[in-house]
Parts: sequence; structure tokens; C-alpha cells
Amino acid sequence: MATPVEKWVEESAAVTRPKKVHWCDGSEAEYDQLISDMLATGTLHELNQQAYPNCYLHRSDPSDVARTEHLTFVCTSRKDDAGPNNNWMAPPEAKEKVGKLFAGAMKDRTMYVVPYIMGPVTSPYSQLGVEITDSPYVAASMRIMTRMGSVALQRLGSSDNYVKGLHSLGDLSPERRFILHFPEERLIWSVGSGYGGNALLGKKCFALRLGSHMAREEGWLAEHMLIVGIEEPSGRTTYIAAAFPSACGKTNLAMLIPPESQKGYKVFTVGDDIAWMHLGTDGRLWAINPEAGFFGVAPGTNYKTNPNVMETIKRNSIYTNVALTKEGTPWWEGMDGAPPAEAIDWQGKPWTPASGTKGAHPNSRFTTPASQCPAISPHWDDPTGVPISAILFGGRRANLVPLVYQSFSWQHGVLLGATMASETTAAATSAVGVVRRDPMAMLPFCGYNMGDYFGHWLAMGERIKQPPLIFRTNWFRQDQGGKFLWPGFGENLRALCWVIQRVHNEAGALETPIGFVPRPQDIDLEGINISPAMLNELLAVDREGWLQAAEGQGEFFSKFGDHMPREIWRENEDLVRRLKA
Ligand code: OXD
Ligand code: MN
Repeated sequence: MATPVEKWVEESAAVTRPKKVHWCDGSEAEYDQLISDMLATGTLHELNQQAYPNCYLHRSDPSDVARTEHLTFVCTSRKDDAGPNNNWMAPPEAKEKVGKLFAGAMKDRTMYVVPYIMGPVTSPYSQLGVEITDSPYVAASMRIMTRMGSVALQRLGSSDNYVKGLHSLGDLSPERRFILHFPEERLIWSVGSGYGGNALLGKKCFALRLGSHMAREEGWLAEHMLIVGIEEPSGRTTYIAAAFPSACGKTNLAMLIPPESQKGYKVFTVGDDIAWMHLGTDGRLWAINPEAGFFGVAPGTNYKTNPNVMETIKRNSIYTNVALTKEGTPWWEGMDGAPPAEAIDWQGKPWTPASGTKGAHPNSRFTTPASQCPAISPHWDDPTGVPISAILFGGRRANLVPLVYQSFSWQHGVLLGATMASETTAAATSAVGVVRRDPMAMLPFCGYNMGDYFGHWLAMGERIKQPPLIFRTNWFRQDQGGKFLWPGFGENLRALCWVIQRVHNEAGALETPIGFVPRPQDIDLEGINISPAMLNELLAVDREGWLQAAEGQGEFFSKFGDHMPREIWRENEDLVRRLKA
């Protein structure tokens, strides 16, 4: 008798009519075959195999280079459940409209059936998915980004408990591109895009949008957060989860290398983009990274900003939309050294530094196995995950928000996350550099009404006996002349050290209306060239600015109507009161 997944694959094939169906086993031989097929069709280009063994370049359609939030929908029976933070279509309407685009979409193509596990193979917190796709690039990338193949099929057995994801490249036209989520059926439909965030369905679609929905139902948290462990010279390791919007340095922070003056510290990467956090039997919050690879932004990545990832991406990696040098190596703006005198740009056209265009697309990416990262934590694959002691919410803000500060409580911390705003980046197709509200860095990823999401955070706080402390960070504050005040990257460890000391009751702080802010003497400045005036500016609390921000919050909160918890309003009113006192 056919298993539930076999039946669904049959039904999907009857609609999409592929010339062939291939069930992925996840083996190396299968990956090699996928690569050689893509080299033969020009979907991939070989990079210099001496310098970059087993690395390839993919050039996407120029209209398909980033997440398309305006074409992304949450299809719940009731519009209210999706909330004003999501585009919504009624499930029958969505199926009718987009179903047509799947009809015969795989004609003359192979259908790959990709079973995968999000999370460590034997973890009770992991979840299963099956993605059906007609893109060999997606199938190969899923092998890097997830535990994919027989291992997943074995865990699934004859169960029907998995997330279904149907993906077709369609004709790649933005006119016929839709990324649809049906949380009530644990189903994803994606058509018309091969871009990672739209097409690797385990990542944003499952691990965050459906994941957040499942997490609310089941009492856990699915968050857009890196997970990092920091070992102090004493040998004590503290784990931190941190939410930053897309392309705001999560990968760099997850892998930072301690500065010369911070000898004896070690940083261990558990994840760089997504955290699934569950209540442990010990009353703490435990996090797993559901992914098995990094899908990172290439531009700006170099041996200063992230030496660990530079080493990671030297082999077994797929690059997308970077430039190609004469030597057959990948290149992007902000890579070490001078730009190449000539290269092929991300669209396959001859390019020189004088061209006046970007050689690599600003959202060009690498897809690389996490296990290759020199900083990978020995616990990154542990079934129980790691215990989280602190949560950071960080945006990209030129002013107002201090380098780091701590909330007074879990509830106040939820307000810190809920009022986050950040300048937009090239990770999504829309204007770049505009400040937008991005609560908890989840605006594009929360699969249900965000008012209910804040309520879920508050409810979790009630249940966690030893809740992590909550902080806000901002590495991007600028001086009057528009220069960054804080050097960033490895030096961010100094702010994290204060966080860790606060966790262990070992550091002082100034109590201000917005929260506990470190005093200048609370941040270790040994070996760093930063003037007292700059530090004061970095830690300054501008009462007037905060008052305006807090009073302006009401308009945003009101959008969620009675889904917005009273407690969040109250926290904000308390903040206003403290600022006026
Ligand atoms: C990502 C994103 O790719 O957030 O991680 O867009
Ligand atoms: Mn992300």
C-alpha cells in the first residue's frame, strides 16, 4: 500500500506532469550527478577546482535575485489569523488561482522528491518536510541546507506528519510568482522563483512561517535568530540567541573571532539564521538550529568581517550571482584585496571596476555546509540543543538605539523586540536603506497575526522558569558626520561580554528609563581605540527621541486591534511614564 507521502507525490505528479520522478536519497553520488547534469545544461559553472574544490556558480534569472515579500501570502481560513503583517488569500481562492500555474508546469522536467529533516536527525524538536521541486539547483542546495534524503524518509516511515512543499520554477516570471503558506494544512506552494528564500522551502517558508505557527500551537518558539556559544577564559560557556533582520550581520556575529586583546575567549557557532527554542525539563530555554548549512550574503564578506566563513566557503559550496574572475574564482564587492582588473559579472557579462555597475549582485549568496565552519560548536548537532541564557534584538539604526542595553524583565523584553525597527537591505526586493518596523526581525517571517505572536511570547515567559535575559543591540549608530561609532565585527564581543556578565550577575549598569545601559566602565576597552566621547555617544539615552518613538508606537500597535496584548500597551505606557518622570 502506498504511504501518505507516496500518495501525495503521485497526486502532485498527476497535476504537474513531469517527464520523470526522482526520489532523492541524499547520497554523494546523487549530488555529483545533480551537479554534472547542471554543468551540462549551463545551470552551474565550474569554479577553479584547485582553489575552490567542489564549488560551483549559479546565475539566476536577473528578475529572481531576492525574496519577494509582496508575492508571499499566508492563506488561513480567516484573514484575521494572518494579520496585517501578512498578505492574505483565502485558501480556496489561492488554490484556484495558483493551482493553474502548477498544471503541466513540470512537463519535460524531472520532478525531484526531496525528503528532509529540519534539526538534528534524532532530536525530538526536529520536524520533517518533503519538498517536490523541478529545480536540480534546489535539490542540490537542500542537501547542503538540511539533513536530506534516506535519513528523512526513514524517520518519516508511513507517517503523515510532515510539511508538504510543492515548488516549481514555472516560467520564472514575477507576474506568475507566488509563495503561499497554508498553515492549517502544513502545506507550502511556491511557483515562479528559484531564489533560496522563496524556493528552499525548509528555510523561511517552513522553519519560520509555518514553524512560528506550529510553535504557537505546540508551545515553543521559531525565531529568526543566530545561536552562538561564548567560552570565557575561565572555561564557562554561555549561549546567546540573537535576532537581526536579513543581511544585518547575523552570520558574522555567529562566527566572530575575538580581537587580539580578548585572548582566551572562544566563540562557537550553533546557527546563523534560525533558532527553534523549547522549554527544557530543567526550566531553561533550549535551542536547536534547524538548518545544516549557511545561506549567507556574499558582498562585504572578507577576512576582516568574517574569517571563519571565508574558510568555510572554500569547498563544497554553491555560489549564486557572484562575479567570476579570469582565474575562475568567485568575487564580490568588499572581498579582500583590490577588485580584479576584469571579470564576468553576476549576469554573465564582461565587467571591469570602471563599468560603474556591481560585479556581484548586492544579494549574491553562498550555500555552504555548517559542518565545515572552523568555529562550529561541538554541540551544534546535539538532539537537545543548547541552553539559552540571553536573547538579543538588534537592528540597523543610525541613531537613538544605544550599543547595548538590557530590559527590566521578560515582558519589557518583549516590548524591546516588538518595537524593533531597522533599515531595509537587499535581501528582499524593495527600497534599500529605509527604516521600517521589523518586530523581532520577524516581520517577513511571522506566519500568523503578529499581535498573537507577541501574546505567545508573553505566554512563553510565564512558562519558562529560568528565562533568558533580553537585550537590545545596535552596532550601527553613527556620529553627526555619518560615521559608524562602533567598529563592529570582532569588537562586538565586548558588548557580548557585558551581556554574559549581566547573565551571571557580574557587571554593573545604569538604570535608565529604557532599561539597564552599561556605564562606560562596564565595557572592556582594552586594546581598542575609542574615545570617551564616542563611547558616551554610543551609550547615550536621548529622552526626547525615545519619548517620540514610544508615543509613535501606538499607531503600529493599533493595527493589530484586539490581537495586540494589553500587556504590551501597558509596557509601552510604563516606558512613556519613566521617560517623562
Ligand atoms: C535570509 C533572509 O536569506 O533573511 O536569511 O533573507
Ligand atoms: Mn534570514
